[in-house]
Amino acid sequence: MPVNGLDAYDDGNIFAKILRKEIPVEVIYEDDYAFAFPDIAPQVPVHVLIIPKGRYVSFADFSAQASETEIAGFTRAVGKVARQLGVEESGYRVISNSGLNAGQEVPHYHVHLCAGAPLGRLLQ
Ligand code: DGP
Repeated sequence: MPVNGLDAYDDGNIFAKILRKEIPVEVIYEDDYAFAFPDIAPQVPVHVLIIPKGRYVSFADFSAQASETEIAGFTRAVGKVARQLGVEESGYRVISNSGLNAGQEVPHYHVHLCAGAPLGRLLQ
């Protein structure tokens, strides 16, 4: 579903290639619904990207088109990654940029899991 400047899903996007293991990446977590790997340009000490296995351009697309099972599976996976990384106690932030105006660069839905430093207030 094209949203805010992003076209329909393109299997050539970089995260699709990572998901197909065409580009080597450190696998932090993987299950039927999600795949987690380190951000190439971490902005905080812990900066992990978590993507669904399905072909969704953005949060807007995912939230509208994914099945309840996929949404539940992905959401639970994000929590599992946080527990696996040991950041649940110290706190973390989950961010998703949806559309060009929000700064989304890669057109495969993803969340940023950020932790390991005081993150400041949102929308400063
Ligand atoms: P966003 O602006 O929300 O679309 O964030 C995209 C993030 O993806 C950005 O923080 C950098 C990261 N990224 C882009 N290309 C690659 C890549 O090839 N490998 C990895 N690991 N991360 C990437």
